[in-house]
Amino acid sequence: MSTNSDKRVALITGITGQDGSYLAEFLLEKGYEVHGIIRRASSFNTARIQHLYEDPKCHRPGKMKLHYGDMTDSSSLIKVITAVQPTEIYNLAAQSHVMVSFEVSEYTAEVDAVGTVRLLDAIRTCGLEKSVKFYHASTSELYGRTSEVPQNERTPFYPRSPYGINYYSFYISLKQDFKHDIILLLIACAKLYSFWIVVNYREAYNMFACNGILFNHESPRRGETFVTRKVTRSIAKIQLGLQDFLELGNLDAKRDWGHAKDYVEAMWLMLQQEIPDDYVIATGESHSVREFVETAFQYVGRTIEWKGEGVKEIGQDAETGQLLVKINSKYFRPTEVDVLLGDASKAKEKFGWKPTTTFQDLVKDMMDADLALMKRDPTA
Ligand code: NAP
Ligand code: F7E
Repeated sequence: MSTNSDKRVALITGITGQDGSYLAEFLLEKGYEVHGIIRRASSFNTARIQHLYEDPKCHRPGKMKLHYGDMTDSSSLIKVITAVQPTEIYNLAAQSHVMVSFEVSEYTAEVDAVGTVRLLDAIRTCGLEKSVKFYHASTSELYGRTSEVPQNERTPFYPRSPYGINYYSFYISLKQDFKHDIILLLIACAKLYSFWIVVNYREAYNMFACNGILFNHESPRRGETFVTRKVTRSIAKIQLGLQDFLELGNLDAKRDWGHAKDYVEAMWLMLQQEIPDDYVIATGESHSVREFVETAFQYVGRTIEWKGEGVKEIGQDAETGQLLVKINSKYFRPTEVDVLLGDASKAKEKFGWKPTTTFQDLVKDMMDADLALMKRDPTA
């Protein structure tokens, strides 16, 4: 017989995003009651979770429920937590685009840094700090300019973007007793702030709060302006004669790319442990943007030949000479993270997590999905 204490109720911020949609699916399959916070938007923003309403396996009445709220609005967070009484909270909401964070740096800090402390405080206001388990979506972006390769939980942080950095907003949002330490540190950032505020609430209030330091993870549901999805969408369009070539920025940045489906399982596993802790989640393999482009074109039977240098570099079809890739300097970032490569051995040792999708399989999954999408809807 199930009792109240067996009840598994998850609240997901950012449920409409890539990870939120996979996590909702995963938790529904596990029998959770799933609640998500969505923002009011002038057009539909629930496309990634639409199928969860339609799939009879996942959806029984009342199993998934969406609530309006925003990470910039404490009162909405308190209202939702009070109504839902979650046993687990997954904080995935963020302005998550690094390039965009240079344009909207203050807003990025407001959502990604202050938003996290708003949510943690909302949990305390609702008196759930001793019972709720809290996952926070931290990021490999924190390692930024580090010279240590690979990066693990002990690697020092050195963020390189306002998604990473926003000194002023970070400073003014701090509680008084933190300010002294922070002045000494002389470095701050939105996701770095949220990493440390999660650690602090764990230590100060004995909360079950974890940071998942996730390296890049992709999927057919990845936002269209992140580099992997931009590449697979563009190649699908080029193959169907809907686009001539693809424009990119830095081809030599290297990322440790995994599949989002594997990574949401790690989020859940972190909250099933006896003791809360922070974990790196990564594949342990790093590839350049250039390699991703080559592998994706290879999948549709085309070999790329590179010619020229810097902004003049181009990628041509080795057989036909057709121009397929051009560099556009508008995609270069003011500061770049050159190489990310994660070491997830702590997660493997503590709860047996390891990735199941290879780099080749990830490219295949994304290419297949975008080829099918563009055939179905060439205007997508
Ligand atoms: P995503 O696709 O960009 O999704 C972000 C989600 O946050 C969306 O649901 C978005 O809602 C929501 N959101 C944005 N601003 C909000 C606000 N002010 N209030 C409430 N919700 C808001 O990101 P993702 O790839 O799924 O990543 C999930 C989390 O993991 C993010 O925190 C990201 O920073 C972090 N992360 C991602 C990666 C990665 O490689 N994917 C790696 C490390 C960490 P809308 O749909 O309405 O825009
Ligand atoms: O860029 C280079 C770009 O935007 C990857 C977020 O989920 O992962 C993500 O951040 C690399 C960079 O992801 C283009 O300069 C070249 O070096 O796909 P991205 P990201 O910046 O690594 C981390 C872990 C997060 O936490 C973030 O939330 O690709 N690049 N040309 C390009 N990038 C983009 N977007 N567009 C280009 O045209």
